[in-house]
Amino acid sequence: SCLQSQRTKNLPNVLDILGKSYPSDQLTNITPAILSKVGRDLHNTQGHPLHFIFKRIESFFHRSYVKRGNPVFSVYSNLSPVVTHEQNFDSLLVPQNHVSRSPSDTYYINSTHMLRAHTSAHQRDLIRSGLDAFLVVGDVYRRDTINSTHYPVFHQMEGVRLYSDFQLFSNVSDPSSCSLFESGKRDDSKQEQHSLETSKLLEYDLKSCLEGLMRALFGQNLEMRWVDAYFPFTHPSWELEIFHQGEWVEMLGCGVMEQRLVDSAGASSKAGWAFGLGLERLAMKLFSIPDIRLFWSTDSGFLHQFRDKHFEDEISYKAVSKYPQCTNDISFWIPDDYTSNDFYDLVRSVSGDLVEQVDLIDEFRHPKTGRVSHCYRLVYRHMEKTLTQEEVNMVHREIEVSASKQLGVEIR
Ligand code: FA5
Ligand code: MG
Repeated sequence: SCLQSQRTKNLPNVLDILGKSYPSDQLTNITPAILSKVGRDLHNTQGHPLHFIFKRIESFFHRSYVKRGNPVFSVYSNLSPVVTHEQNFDSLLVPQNHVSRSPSDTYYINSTHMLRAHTSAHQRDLIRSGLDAFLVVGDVYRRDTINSTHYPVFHQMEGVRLYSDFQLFSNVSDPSSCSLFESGKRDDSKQEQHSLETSKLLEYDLKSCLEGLMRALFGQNLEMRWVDAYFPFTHPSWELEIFHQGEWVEMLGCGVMEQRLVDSAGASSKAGWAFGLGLERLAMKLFSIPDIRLFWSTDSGFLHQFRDKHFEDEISYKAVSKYPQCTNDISFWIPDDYTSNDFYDLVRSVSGDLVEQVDLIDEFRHPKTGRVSHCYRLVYRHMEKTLTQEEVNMVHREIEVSASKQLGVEIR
């Protein structure tokens, strides 16, 4: 269409993504803005809230599921978001005419490759590689509007666990009376290949795992509810909603894995469950982050609040103003009894909330005199308006004057 050629006009004939080249064609609808997000790797970035969430969940799984001293779940957080249409859709039994395949919903690189729309795209291949229990964390891409809760890139964590009949029925009083498979009928509570015990035990195991995870994250008194759902790759399927700050929020989708999928991955003697949860949804609720765009912010007012924190620390986000930052440096010779905290306190008292952040960016000892000089970077920002350079200079000057008066420093 006309729109299509318009869109691809600014793109080269070959797209370079994460070190590989992909020829563009009539299906290409990925934009330079989206391409610029690929490889940002927020979930693997120290000090990023999505990394905290990832680590908290990983820690829950490592604490709760240990076998002979080793974690049961293997964790994958570096799988490329570039996948084939086959991986993202066909391997998961998504019908040819399913809406999610539409170019209006999906970022296509070309007629064979796309940016994954969910971490489920890796299920089949990881099972095929021999794994029985794994977590996948990664960025996923969907064409969507941009507002406070929607962004065309977000992050998911996938979880999969497979059981042999020996493993699934290990706690049953008479395991020999149970078998994973039977040829029966598909109904609301099970697939045709599964026995009712298989389906019910997997459902129980899946739901207790995820309820345990949510309580570990949000506290023991968390209100939750299970809602029936549909996915082409699980049956039965559910969504888990949590009640938080006065509203019900969907956190994840999950279900008993379609046996056809498990069989196609070469694990036909096993049955299992899978889930996929949204990391931004969790992080926004957990840290009170008001806008999904903030995750992509390079604004230090946002990231600073998570820096130097341990992932198990209590963190509550303080709103960052939408108005631009303005930075100004200050350098001075320090007296002997000086500590940086004195200066931080002084800045706070002189500038009120106008200074969002102070960092010691340089320390210098004069080779002859032995005197020490500190340089600090001050980040200014007003919560309600754009500061002019003139206003910033005035406050900055006041800080310089007070610092020399009260701390005995000598401005350079
Ligand atoms: C899926 O993506 C399935 N792959 C989940 C799944 C995995 C089901 C394994 C069964 C087995 P869904 O599109 O509902 O499902 O997304 C899953 C979660 O991702 C949602 O519950 C939500 O937490 C998050 N999510 C979905 N869309 C967005 C969005 N636009 N912005 C932020 N988070 C989103
Ligand atoms: Mg959903």
